[in-house]
Amino acid sequence: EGVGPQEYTLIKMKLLPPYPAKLSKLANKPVYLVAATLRPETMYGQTNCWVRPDMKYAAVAVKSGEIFICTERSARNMSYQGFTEVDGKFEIVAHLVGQDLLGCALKAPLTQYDKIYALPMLTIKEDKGTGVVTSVPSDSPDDYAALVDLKKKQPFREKYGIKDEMVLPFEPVPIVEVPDFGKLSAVTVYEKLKIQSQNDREKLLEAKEMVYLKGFYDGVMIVGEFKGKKIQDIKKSLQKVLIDKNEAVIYYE
Ligand code: A2H
Repeated sequence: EGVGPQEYTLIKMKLLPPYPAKLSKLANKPVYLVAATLRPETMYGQTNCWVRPDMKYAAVAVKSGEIFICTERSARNMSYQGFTEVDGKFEIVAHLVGQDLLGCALKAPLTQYDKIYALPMLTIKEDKGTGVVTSVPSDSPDDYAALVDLKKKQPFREKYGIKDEMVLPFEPVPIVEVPDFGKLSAVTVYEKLKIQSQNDREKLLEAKEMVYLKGFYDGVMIVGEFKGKKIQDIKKSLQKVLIDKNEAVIYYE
């Protein structure tokens, strides 16, 4: 990581009713799981959302009257970035753990899937972003590995109460073409490096390095409003499209 703050796009993934028990008093309010991403242009390929079952999350009231679900650490950062009424102050309306959110249905921007689900990822870090990660298995090796783990291990789904229909119908969507890696970069690299699971940390780090920079410099959009354009030329414009539709916000840490 370089000097100075990192800019993330927070993707607002709208929680669909019925809300989990711990959020039942928020039934008439708009609640979002907010996922920090460096790749807003890949949101066409979202297949699910990741939360870590054992990690603590907070439901936080923000200025707009909306509720954001994220880590308390990220809520504190947000409170210094104009997200809340009073600078440095934030109101927690409910405390949760990831397990409480598993299996929740969400409406996410740009994806072709009407409804996607919150699923378990065990490698989410507490000290990065919001602790909520949006899953784009076509272009993120970590996301693809975690999705394959759930698809091929029925006991893993069962352990977390994940129903088959929350996982099995969701496939990586071709959205970006990268020379040498094709239209599903993450799948190509996962297979090339013979990655076995989301816990294959060294190989996943290598996979991430292989696809990330190349995707940015040589990737071309093959879907959506910026189809045919290079990623580096449209990343900012796509971020703006999401922000203008109130489907994303900028967040720094
Ligand atoms: B990225 P950096 Cl398609 N723990 O978004 C683990 N991973 C986290 C996280 C956390 N607490 N918070 C965010 N992330 C992920 C999309 C994506 C991402 C694609 C390809 C690569 C990629 C879809 N997932 O990231 O350490 C989020 O996943 C690889 C760099 O700040 C976020 O962007 O560089 C990225 O890691 C931020 O990681």
